[in-house]
Amino acid sequence: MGRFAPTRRARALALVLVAVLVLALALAAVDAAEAIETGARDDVEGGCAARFDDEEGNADAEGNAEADAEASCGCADAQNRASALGDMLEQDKQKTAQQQESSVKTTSAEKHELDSAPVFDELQAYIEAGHMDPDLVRPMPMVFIPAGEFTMGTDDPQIPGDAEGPARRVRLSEFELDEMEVSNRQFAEFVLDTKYVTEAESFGWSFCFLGTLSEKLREEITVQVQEVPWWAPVNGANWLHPDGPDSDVVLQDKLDYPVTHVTHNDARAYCEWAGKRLPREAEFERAAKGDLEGVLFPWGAEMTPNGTHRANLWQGHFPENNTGEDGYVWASPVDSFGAQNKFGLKNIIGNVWEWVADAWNTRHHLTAPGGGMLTDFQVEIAGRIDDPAVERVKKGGSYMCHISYCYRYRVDARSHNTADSSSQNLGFRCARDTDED
Ligand SMILES: [Ca+2]
Ligand SMILES: [Ca+2]
Repeated sequence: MGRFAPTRRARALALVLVAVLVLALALAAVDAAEAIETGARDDVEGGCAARFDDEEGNADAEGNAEADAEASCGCADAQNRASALGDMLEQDKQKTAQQQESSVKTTSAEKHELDSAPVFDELQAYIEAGHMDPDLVRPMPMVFIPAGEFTMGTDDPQIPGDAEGPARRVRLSEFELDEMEVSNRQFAEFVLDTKYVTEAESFGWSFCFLGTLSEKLREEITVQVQEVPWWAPVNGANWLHPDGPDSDVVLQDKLDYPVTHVTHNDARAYCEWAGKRLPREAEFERAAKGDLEGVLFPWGAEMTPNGTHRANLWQGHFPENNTGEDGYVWASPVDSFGAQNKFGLKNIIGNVWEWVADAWNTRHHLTAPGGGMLTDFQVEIAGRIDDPAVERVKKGGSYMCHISYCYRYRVDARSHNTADSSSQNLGFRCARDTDED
């Protein structure tokens, strides 16, 4: 599996550092909002996190039930962390950036080709110590998506800058899609079989949300992300240690949570190992929509039908107050929330963002050449699916998405990251062609 050179990260680092210096100087003399305008904006990181869309302006709408949520979800510690984060951010309130992309990539600079596979070694040690049973594998069930046509995108975009529209008719061949996000347990099986080293391990760090970090780690943070200061690059964060080096998916019983801190390249490597591939954007959207037309969510038009949460998102006031009203403050197990639509897909919306194969494209073809419906092949060409030089699409939103700044947990929504990006709220699932194809 080829990997991309770290030039984008290195360049972005330089831009970020320059931007931070400029910002610091500017803050001393002028209004901070004007200063932020001078920041570099070549790259986007974090999707929800890095994009700051406040178009709805109703962040307080769900800011209640904190005490109830704490009692029901047992997440007091996580909530305390989030509260501490709120205090920390109070002095750094956002003044700008609505509908703007933030700059950010990286802190350290280079990716290292590791001679060893330290995470593989850690897994072996856990097995020897009896913390993990390598024979306990949980095969991924796949759902069948029949061939057919559907309306991709929408003529009523909520975030037009993401090119959610226009609506266009697309015909897809049949395919199969993982019922759930790929879990840490499944990714561990892959690493144990191949000694695969993820890019986050090679870089030595990955992006974490400050509120998830221990107090000790928070105190060590010296670099935050411009405009979205709740994100920070954390040394030692990777899929086995998603909340930084003092966290652990094995010891903390999170093997059946979605794997995170995986880049687009890592996701493709896993799918290839599993005899699958990443879904195309059109396939993901078709699967998420089921046979429903003109609705916002896989289950229909209402966010919480009959008051029931159908997905793991953010309730409260972002970023300082996460009530966990849906039962989870951070990520949830891959089988949580039950089927979200007729295909039986779980967490196709919410929990963690999911990479899809396509290159990021904001100019959609409305019809096939000569008129008529686009086919999956034509969609693929339109999306330049094999172009490694541009950013990759991610779909579905995450547990960090709140309507006030990241209304991207709709079936038409989309976002993007560079292929070597990894973060705490970004994972994937795989697709497969059927035998008939
Ligand atoms: Ca939640
Ligand atoms: Ca998801």
